[in-house]
Amino acid sequence: MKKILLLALLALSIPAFAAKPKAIVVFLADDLGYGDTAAYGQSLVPTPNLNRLCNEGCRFTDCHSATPVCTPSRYSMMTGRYPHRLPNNNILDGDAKLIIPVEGSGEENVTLPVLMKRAGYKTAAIGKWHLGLGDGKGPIDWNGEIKPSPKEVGFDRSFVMAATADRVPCVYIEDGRVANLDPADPIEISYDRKANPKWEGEITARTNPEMLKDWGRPSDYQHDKTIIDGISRIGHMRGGKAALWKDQDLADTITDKAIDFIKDAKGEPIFLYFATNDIHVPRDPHARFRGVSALGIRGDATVQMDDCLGRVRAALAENGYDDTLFIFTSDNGPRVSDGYEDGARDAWKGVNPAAPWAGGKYSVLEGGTRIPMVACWPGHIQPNTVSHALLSHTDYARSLAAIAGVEVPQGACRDSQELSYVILGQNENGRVSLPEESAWGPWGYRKGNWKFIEGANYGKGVEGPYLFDLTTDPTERENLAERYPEKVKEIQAEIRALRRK
Ligand code: NG6
Ligand code: CA
Repeated sequence: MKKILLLALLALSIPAFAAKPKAIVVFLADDLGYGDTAAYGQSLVPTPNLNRLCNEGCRFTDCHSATPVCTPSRYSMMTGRYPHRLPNNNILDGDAKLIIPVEGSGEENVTLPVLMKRAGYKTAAIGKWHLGLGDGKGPIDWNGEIKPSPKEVGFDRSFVMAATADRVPCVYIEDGRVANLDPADPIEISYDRKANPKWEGEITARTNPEMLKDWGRPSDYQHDKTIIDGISRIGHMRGGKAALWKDQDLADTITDKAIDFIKDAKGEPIFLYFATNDIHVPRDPHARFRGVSALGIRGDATVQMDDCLGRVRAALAENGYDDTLFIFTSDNGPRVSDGYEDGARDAWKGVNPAAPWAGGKYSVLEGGTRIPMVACWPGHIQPNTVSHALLSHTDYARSLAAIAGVEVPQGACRDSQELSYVILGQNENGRVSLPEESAWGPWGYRKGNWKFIEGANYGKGVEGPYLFDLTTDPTERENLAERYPEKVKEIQAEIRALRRK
């Protein structure tokens, strides 16, 4: 009897999907804002492949990354934990240690890739990583085996950039080793922010500005270090010449790798985590995309991203993966100018990449974390639909585990909500509330269509707390905190409880 009850309970807790998809793909764009594409109202940037995905799937209007910057957002998607569970969870440099648990480090530490592996998928991480490498006990061995790397986290295959394209090292790391490295030309990395140059003979934007592409100059002291491929970076790098990437080929290179993974899988179940560099800085799209949008290089980079999307989807179709749950989304809100004078500021004058929301990357306003998301699974997700459900990337771990039919162990993915039916567009019963966390400033918090921002000044010149009604005030202008003190108290208590947990 007990056993039957247990089975019944189990059946209730794991939704019974008739069959799991043959492939699950998370396509994660970088810094792509809510209002950056035609799918979300920006008609000056042609993104036909994203449009097609919308026509074939469900478009979400209230999905959020866990924070308005990259690393903690990705941490949350991978672990199913809120960013604040890890102290000082913030943007990492290229030489930072791994911040997500390795496979086998305890059932409570199980991550999204490990769950996918357990569900029988071959897993791959391709593109931007930005979750750290190595165990931090010593410096990363760029010239030997880099361990732990995505491999130890549950990715059978990986081909990644360590951090951002504006940070050294500017090389790809393939299955734990720098790809194309000449052992006679070892790599050395330093994040000494004061020294410029760091080494004698180092070519930086300060020592040799004439070596920069006429594409753009660094706009702050962080981005004016080693020049690689005509672009100055954050941090210093020497050696590894044969392994250096070419920025204009970045999108094609990672897309080719993703396609190789799809082909090599030969119809076996796959989980692909594909993270583009686009449309993060430095934006140096391939020549074939220059000038294709009416919104400068930032618009062009978006078209390039869309091309990657089209190519990955075509490869899936060509290799027998019609039965794919494909999720498109972005790691945080938009930023027009973020370190280089690449012309984006002028091209985007008066145009809001987070429209209709205010704020963007780094910001606690809605535009910081409210990002595009489209999900498609032929035969399971109704084509050409829209969902207004409140949803977080933090929920992917539990929801995808449910879709893949694998159990999440006790204590694991603790902040992830099982919203598989929401992702599949079958209902709009998403989250009731959602923290919009920040590692350096006040948090935002959503409760239905209420938007709360903790006290402290976030650029409005008024002391908080703030309470906005997004239904009537999408750009968060009219502070209703004094008018609704009970609502403020209720939300403050929820935030306190969350931080204590
Ligand atoms: C910031 C960089 C910014 C960008 C960001 C990471 C400065 C002044 N700004 O520190 O250019 O690289 O880090 O972006 O250096 S993210 O999308 O990966 O979070
Ligand atoms: Ca980002």
